[in-house]
Amino acid sequence: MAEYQLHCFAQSGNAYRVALMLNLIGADWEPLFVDYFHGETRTPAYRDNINEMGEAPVLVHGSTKLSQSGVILAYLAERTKKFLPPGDDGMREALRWIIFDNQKLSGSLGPYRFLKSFAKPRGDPAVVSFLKARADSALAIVDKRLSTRPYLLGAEPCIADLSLVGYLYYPAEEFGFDIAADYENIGAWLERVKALPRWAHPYDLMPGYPLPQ
Ligand SMILES: N[C@@H](CCC(=O)N[C@@H](CS)C(=O)NCC(=O)O)C(=O)O
Repeated sequence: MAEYQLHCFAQSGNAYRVALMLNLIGADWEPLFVDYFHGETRTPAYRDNINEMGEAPVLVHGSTKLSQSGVILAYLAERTKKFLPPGDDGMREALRWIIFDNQKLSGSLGPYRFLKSFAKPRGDPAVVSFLKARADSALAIVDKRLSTRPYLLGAEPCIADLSLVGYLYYPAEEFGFDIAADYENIGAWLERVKALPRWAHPYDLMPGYPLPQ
């Protein structure tokens, strides 16, 4: 058995940020498939045995079981000293961006993409455009931040970067717009993260792609 197990699925940007970090740090890890599209996270078995919050990702490391990707990223950074935020205030600053991401960026872009490309039936157009506007507003904030530095907290990538890229490598067709092209500084930053050794695309890193028709 691998040292780390990650309950995840390919279409989840929330899970991808953890899978990506495990890969980038060269951890001994294995994915455990969560059948989200058939409702696994809503089953009593999942909630009783894997995560009472009914969400993926969940990281299992020996007797430690963690959910919430931001908590998992901080755990891995503290344990391995990799992708640790810089300076005395670094972890607080990283958490500021991670919470912003969870609520405003991934918290809008994730459901927007789900309702636009995966939900059956597709989402109500008014809800979809509400979420798109919120995602655009968050993307503009991140783009401005990246206009003056290569990574969110400065010269080096840290867990804040790994959190915020969570949804941004998925195909433009799934969003109906090209994030890297529309937001130039985000586009350049995505290329920098992509150039890190052992970077891999979410559809190559986690099980469940392509979705069965
Ligand atoms: N803030 C959480 C969000 C996790 C989350 O919402 N995961 C989705 C998959 S992408 C999920 O499992 N949703 C379950 C559901 O809505 O039933 C994190 O970052 O881990």
